[in-house]
Amino acid sequence: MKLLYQTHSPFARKTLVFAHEVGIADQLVVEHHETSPTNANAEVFNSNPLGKVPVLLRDGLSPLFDSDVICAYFDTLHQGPSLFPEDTERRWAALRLQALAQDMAYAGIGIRWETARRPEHLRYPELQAGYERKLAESYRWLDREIQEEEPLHIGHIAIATTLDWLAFRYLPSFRKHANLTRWFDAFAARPSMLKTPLSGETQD
Ligand SMILES: N[C@@H](CCC(=O)N[C@@H](CS)C(=O)NCC(=O)O)C(=O)O
Repeated sequence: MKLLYQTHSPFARKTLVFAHEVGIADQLVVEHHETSPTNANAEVFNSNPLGKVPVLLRDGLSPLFDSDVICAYFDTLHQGPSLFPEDTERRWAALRLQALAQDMAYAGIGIRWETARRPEHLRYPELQAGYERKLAESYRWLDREIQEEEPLHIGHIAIATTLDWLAFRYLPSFRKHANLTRWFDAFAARPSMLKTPLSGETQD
C-alpha cells in the first residue's frame, strides 16, 4: 500500500502513528506530497477530489481518503485489540475525541491563514480570534476529560497528533493545562510518535 503523506500534516501523521500502533507500518510505502488549496497537487487530486493528504492507495482497490477512514481501514488489517472500542460509551467517547481533534487542527490551520498564509491585506483578525477561542475551549475541555489510565484508542492518537502539530506550528499552547500536558508528554514518548516526527513548511 502507498500512503500519500505529508511530513507536516497532523492528519497524515495520525494515520502513520495508527499504523505503527497496530503493527502494520511496514506494509506502507510513505510518499511525501505538498498540498495547499492555492497550490494544487495533480497527483493527489488524481485519487482524492479534495486534493488533500492523506490518501491510501491499495493494489486493485479504490483509493481511501480522509485520515478517519484510513485509520478505520487499518484497524481491519491487524489481529490485536481494535483501536475503535466496541462497547457503547467508550466508542462514542473515542469517536468524539477523534472529531474534536479534526476540528482543532482545522482551527489551527484557520489561524495560520489569518496570521501567516493569507496576504496581509486579506487577513481578518476577528476570524483569528474565533479560531483561538475554539482552541482555548478545547484545551480546557480536554484537561477535564482526558484520562491517563484508559486503554489506547483512536481518539488518543488523533488528539496527540493534533496537539503536537499545534505546538510544532507555534499555535496557542495547551501547556498551561497540567493534566492535558502530562497526558500529552506521556503519549509523545511512544515509539509511534518518535518514529514520525513533524518537519517542513507549507507551500502555498
Ligand atoms: N479531513 C481530512 C483533512 C486532510 C487535510 O486537510 N489535509 C491537508 C494537509 S494538513 C491538505 O492536504 N490540505 C490541502 C488543501 O486544503 O487543499 C483528513 O482527516 O484527512
